[in-house]
Amino acid sequence: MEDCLFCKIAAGKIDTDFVYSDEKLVVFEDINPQAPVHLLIVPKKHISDLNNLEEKDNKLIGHIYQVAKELAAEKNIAESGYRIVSNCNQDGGQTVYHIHFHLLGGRKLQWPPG
Ligand code: D5M
Repeated sequence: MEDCLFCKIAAGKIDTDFVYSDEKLVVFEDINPQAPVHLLIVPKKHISDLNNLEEKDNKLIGHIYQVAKELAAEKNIAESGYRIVSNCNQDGGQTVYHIHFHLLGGRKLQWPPG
C-alpha cells in the first residue's frame, strides 16, 4: 500500500528506530506514548484492521503475541503486567489503518478503558 504510513515505516522508507524486527514484523516506540512502555507491533503485511483478518493470518497473529511476550520480558514488565491492544475502526479508536498491536505497561493500567 503506497500511501500507508505503517507500510512505509515497515519498509524502512521513514527513518524509525526499531526495537525489534524480523521477516514478518517491526516494533517501534509509539510517537504518543500512553504508558512508560508503549510499543507498536506492526506486521509488514498490509491488513487494514481486525475486520480484515483472514484464516491464513492466524500464524502471523500467534507470532505477534510471542514477540510481545518476549518484549514484555525484555522491558521488565512481564511480572508487573501489561496490556496488548488493537483498536478497530472509529469506536475502537483506530487512527492508522494498518493493523497493529499496542504493547502497554510500566504503570497500573485502568479498567475499563476510556
Ligand atoms: O494507533 C496508532 C498509533 O500510531 C498512535 O498511538 C500514534 C502512533 N503513531 C502514528 N504515527 C507514528 C509514527 N510515525 N511513529 C510512531 N508512532 C506513530 P491507533 O490504535 O490506530 O490509534
